[in-house]
Amino acid sequence: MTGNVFFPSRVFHLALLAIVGLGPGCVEPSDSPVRLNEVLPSNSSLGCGDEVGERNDWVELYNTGDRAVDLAGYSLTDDSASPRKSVIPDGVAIEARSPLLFWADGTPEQGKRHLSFKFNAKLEGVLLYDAEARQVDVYRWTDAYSDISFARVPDGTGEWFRCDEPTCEADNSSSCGS
Ligand SMILES: [Ca+2]
Ligand SMILES: [Ca+2]
Repeated sequence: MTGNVFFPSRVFHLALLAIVGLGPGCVEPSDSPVRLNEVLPSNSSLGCGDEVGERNDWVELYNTGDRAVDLAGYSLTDDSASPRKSVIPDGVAIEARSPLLFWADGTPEQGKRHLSFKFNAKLEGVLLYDAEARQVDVYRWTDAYSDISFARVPDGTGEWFRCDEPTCEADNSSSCGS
């Protein structure tokens, strides 16, 4: 009796897999544990400066996994039509359960974590792709204010809040969200 009940549902399940998972051109979703975690679209006076002392806009990633992730070949962009706009070079990794900062300053010659584009405070977005060019995460905003970031709480998994005490390369939970 159990078999009679089980069999049709299994056939249905396999049929569904064939339709959904094996269709031509189907792109597997990324299994990366890395997420967009905080964005400061307009950095004028607070907090972090980069290695040369410039107050540039930044985006922070967060590794929600239990192992470090090699970010070589990942890419960040502000334009979904150009997913490979700023490809992260070899030698950049993000530790387990940790944040890592990238400068959106349009000067990649300043270092491996300097992107080839800047943010627009009015209406903009940032997208993260893995080394196989699969989209990992996206965040879009309107009306960013100077020195106020957008941050996930809890880190890597939570909702996005405006944060008036940006936490560059530090956990968001300490001062963002409510
Ligand atoms: Ca800079
Ligand atoms: Ca942070």
